[in-house]
Amino acid sequence: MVNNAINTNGNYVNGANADIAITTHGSDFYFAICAAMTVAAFSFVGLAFRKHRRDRIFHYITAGVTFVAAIAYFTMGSNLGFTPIEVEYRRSNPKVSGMFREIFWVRYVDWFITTPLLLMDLLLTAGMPWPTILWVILVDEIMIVTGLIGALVRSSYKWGYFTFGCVALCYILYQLVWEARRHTTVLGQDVKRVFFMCGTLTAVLWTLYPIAWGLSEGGNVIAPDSEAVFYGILDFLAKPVFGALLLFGHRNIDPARLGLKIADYDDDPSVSGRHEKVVPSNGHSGGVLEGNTNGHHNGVANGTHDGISNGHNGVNTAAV
Ligand code: RET
Repeated sequence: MVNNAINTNGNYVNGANADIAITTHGSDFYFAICAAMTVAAFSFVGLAFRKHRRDRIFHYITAGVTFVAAIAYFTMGSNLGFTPIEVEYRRSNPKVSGMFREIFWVRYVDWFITTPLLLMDLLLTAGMPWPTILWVILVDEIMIVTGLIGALVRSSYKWGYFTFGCVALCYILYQLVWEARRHTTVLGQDVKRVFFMCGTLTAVLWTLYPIAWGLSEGGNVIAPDSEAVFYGILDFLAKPVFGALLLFGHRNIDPARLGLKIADYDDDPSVSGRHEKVVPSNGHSGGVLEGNTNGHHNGVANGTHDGISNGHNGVNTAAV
């Protein structure tokens, strides 16, 4: 099959021509990552069926991440989801010597949706309190948005946004490698191990993103095809590979151990809170069972001799 995306969708967008843009090689690479993300997404959904519905939280989060990435990579492979931005530095290297660089804003839409989910994967594994999780996610959104704004700015002010983003990243990494890691020590060896593996991978990979940005959207040093490979490999490691490691590490971990006790209607009544709730609520309904020592028999005993006398008690109680 011939890849005709560059010709079909063109480089002229929003009143300018992106003369520093991907070639068919870059497009092919984006499509290849799209395929990998799609396979990973369906595999993660498939693996979810092996778990009880209430134990699928990590499968759903991780599958969602790869589905969203698949769409973003389809868009970039199609040479869509970008705008031409005038470069701050014009380079002599013919691959980046033009005036307007193709900036894929769709990358940031992907990251805006998926990086909070990746952080949820990690911070829920570490059993962190939800206000901390929300707070770290907010800082993450700031990081992504400042990266987007910086990429769309043509003057040196872009580096101001970049700096804000880097500060945000440092804070996120501190939370991951210090606060959250320490939190796993009380949760058992298996939790500690999966968090350590996935947390370390994340810390290393996430540090490389601002370098890719500095060489691409920031400094216009590497060609858009190289940008595709740099970000593509990072995203592949940060999503499908990270996801597979995480789900494998979670295979014998009950989410309830992490504070994620989730109820389902077909839960075993002898262990769930559902059945326990039914008994006391009957015990308190009206005055009928008032003073009934057999109240825990849940109505059955009320048809017996006891039940009749209780009925009298109930009436009396109600009358008082
Ligand atoms: C930007 C530029 C601004 C400064 C910093 C950045 C960091 C981005 C990161 C992105 C991570 C993306 C992931 C995607 C998953 O597939 C926005 C490039 C610090 C860390 C993990």
